[in-house]
Amino acid sequence: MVKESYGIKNMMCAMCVAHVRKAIEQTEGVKEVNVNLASNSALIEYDERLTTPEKIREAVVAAGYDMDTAPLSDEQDEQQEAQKKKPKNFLKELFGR
Ligand SMILES: [Cu+2]
Repeated sequence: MVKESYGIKNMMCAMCVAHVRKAIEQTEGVKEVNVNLASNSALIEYDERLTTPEKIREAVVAAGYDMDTAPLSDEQDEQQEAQKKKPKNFLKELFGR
């Protein structure tokens, strides 16, 4: 089992998220998927013996969107996490002294 984040392109709203999620979760071998509109990515858990990122991408393209077949690096994940935390740290700096 593999769990990795992939970049998703062309999502504009919650409906897009629902379409992409449905396309991915209906792909054979996919166990779990979590699509994130804010970070334009999908966290996908799949059985690498049953499917590949290429196959999952085909389903995403068929639904009218696009997906990177190379997983986002941990570094990119960390950068996204850091960006999420930024406002908090900013407030801490303002009021924490
Ligand atoms: Cu949409």
